[in-house]
Amino acid sequence: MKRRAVCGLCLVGVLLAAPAAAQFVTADALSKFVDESLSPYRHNPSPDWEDTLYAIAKSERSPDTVLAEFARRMRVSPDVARVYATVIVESVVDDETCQAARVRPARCAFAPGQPRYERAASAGLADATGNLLVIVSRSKPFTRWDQAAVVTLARKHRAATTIFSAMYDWRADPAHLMALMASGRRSDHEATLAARKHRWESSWSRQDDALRLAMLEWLEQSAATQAASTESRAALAQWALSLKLKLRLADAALEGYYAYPAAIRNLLPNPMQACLKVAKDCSEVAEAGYALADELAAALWTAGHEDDAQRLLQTEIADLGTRSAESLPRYQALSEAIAPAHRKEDLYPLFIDGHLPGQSRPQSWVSLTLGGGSGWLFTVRNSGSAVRHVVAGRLRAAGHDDMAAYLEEADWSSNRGNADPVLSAVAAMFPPAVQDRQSYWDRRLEKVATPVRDTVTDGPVRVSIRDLPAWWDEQPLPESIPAWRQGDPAQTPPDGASLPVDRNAVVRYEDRNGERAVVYLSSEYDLSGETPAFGIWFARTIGGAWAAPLYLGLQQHYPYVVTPGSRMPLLDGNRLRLEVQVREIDSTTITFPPLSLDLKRSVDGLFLDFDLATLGADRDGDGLTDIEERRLGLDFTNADTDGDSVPDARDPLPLVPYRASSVHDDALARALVSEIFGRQPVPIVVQPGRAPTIDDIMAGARTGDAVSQRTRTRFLVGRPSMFAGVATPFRLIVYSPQDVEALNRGSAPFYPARIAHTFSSLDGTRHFVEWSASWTGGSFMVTCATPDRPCSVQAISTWIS
Ligand SMILES: [Ca+2]
Ligand SMILES: [Ca+2]
Ligand SMILES: [Ca+2]
Repeated sequence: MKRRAVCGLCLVGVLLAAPAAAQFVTADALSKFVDESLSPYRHNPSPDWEDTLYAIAKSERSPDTVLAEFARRMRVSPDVARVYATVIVESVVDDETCQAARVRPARCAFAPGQPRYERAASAGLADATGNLLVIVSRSKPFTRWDQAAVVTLARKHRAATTIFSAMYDWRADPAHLMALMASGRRSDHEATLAARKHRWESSWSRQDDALRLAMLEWLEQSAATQAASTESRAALAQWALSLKLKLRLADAALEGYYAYPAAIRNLLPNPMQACLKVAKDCSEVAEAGYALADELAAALWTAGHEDDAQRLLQTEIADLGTRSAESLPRYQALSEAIAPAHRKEDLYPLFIDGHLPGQSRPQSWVSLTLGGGSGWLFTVRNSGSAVRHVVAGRLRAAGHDDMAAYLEEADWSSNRGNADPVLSAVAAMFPPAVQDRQSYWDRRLEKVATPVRDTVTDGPVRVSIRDLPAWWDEQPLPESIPAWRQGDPAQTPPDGASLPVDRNAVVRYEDRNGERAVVYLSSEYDLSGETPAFGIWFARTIGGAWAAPLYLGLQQHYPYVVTPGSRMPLLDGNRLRLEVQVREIDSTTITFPPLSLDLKRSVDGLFLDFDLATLGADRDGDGLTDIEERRLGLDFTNADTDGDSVPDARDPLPLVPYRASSVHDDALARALVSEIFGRQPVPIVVQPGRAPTIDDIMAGARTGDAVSQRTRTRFLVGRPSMFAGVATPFRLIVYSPQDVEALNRGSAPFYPARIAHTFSSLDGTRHFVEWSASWTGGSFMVTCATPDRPCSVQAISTWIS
């Protein structure tokens, strides 16, 4: 075993720089270290220092004994051992105070000037083996910025290649592999690694994509000039081609492919043998190889290189072993597209079910777990754009425009993200010429960038977007009226009070001069999912009887919340005066699951002043107030928005003109509505009365029991014309995706069920439906075998966030 070298002189500096290190290796810290270290799971053939410290700390409990033993095994002084142990423990044990903070304190960043960084930097650079920096790089809560700082340190280290190699093994980050290759050592081993995991390479920034392409190009050139082995160059070639194809640079991929010497082309896809020399499990090499072969074949086919395409497209490539259940359907679909072998009627079962009627179900459920069915379609959807376009061509020719569009819409451009700091830190290892090439690739990427396609096919916007002038006035409470505070009495309904709504939904109750009034929350028009953003409603008695409730057109937390009590009476003549606080949710911070969110703005002591006549105004006399119609996208100046002679309030589908004549879509539409709305829990809402306060949620409390709540109005986003022959026992608002866009409900959460896709068989008897309400969704198969009989529905998958 190699003697581990430690630079004694450098450590003098370390000790001076970090005199306070000693306090970190406490009994408590060591015990957490033993709990959290992954050392027992790593199966490291040659133990590193974390393993050594772990082995000692597991059997010894006193810090002094642990450190003495650690020093003895490392053959360094106790002081040096203490600094090393500190750095190792800090890397393994998460600092809970960093995790708990809403805003990460500066000291938690691994950045120059911060004690932890300075300790790790001086000790890490002093350690000639590089092992200490490897351990630091494994720190769990590291951000991309923190990881970039480790890359910058590793670059300066004599053992840079060892460090980058270990970092790549640990995180499988392609940027680390580039760093490893740029750091000088290039052997078949490293090149083989290149073929393993880069197929997951992803980025959200076109600049980064361009930078990757430029860096790879430089690595390929330097491999050529330094006479690297053919295997090594072929591994780089596979990486570069896969990346170009993934980025839809088919032209560039084909230019590159034909520019390689035949010896390299013959090693594409990379055979597994090279990998098997250095690794036990090379299934990723096979996966990456088949993916490249299929994608390249599709690109070659499209460009008219049919012989080369056929040569690459093989059921099995001898050097890669058997195709996986994930890659076989892609091959089958692509072969069918290139050389059609099935009748067009057979395509629906193959693409949706994965087998022909009467044949057995395919073994694989891989695609099912991706949220679709088990047919070829769902595997191809996850393939590169060349394969998707060739397969879409076959489907379209057979009359399956819906499936073809599904495959084509997966094209999107990554152009929005910020530059990745790790990639930038690695780029600093490359010559400046790489930057010029980055601009070159950026221009090529710009040319293939397509705007996100509008997936909508169902005609113009049908919602009314006529706006109303603001119907409330926000004012500070008069000085004589103190604002309601937490702990002040809440105005709750007395036991046994007769109420127009569920008692739990009431936020404020008032009984004055024999008349009662309530303010309550409802999800009637506001589908807020798991967020506490219900609509705010008002109801009062007139002559002792409850009058029709009035929708205030506001959602809780956007930006107001109603105080549970107030010293200001609710009613003053014909005006409603509602004390509120601003507790505005920052919608950009909402995440599921579990629900978490931040507040944008917080103000107390306000009231909203409404004119009751305005709240109740129904200028077209159709039974819905102007404010309700504005919210739903109905026309408040037209009693019959969709013109089918049923007035808006009574029309079950007020945005879809009713058509009595029956078409084959009707049975599907009915099946769809009963499947999506007939099965609870849809929509799941937090019961208003038990809804947690914003403070509960921000303190990490659960959002309460999700309970289903019957709502009268339901919403669906899909193709409205499909529902023209349907009459529902409840109000169903069907929006097209453009309608939702045009409605612009602001940033407040609104999660209607959305029919993402329907794929119908050519004879119209089978329909695969995929739907989602952002936080719940699923897919099912509707079979309408006999005309005039209800369709049968078979669930395929359901998910809830
Ligand atoms: Ca109206
Ligand atoms: Ca109307
Ligand atoms: Ca109507």
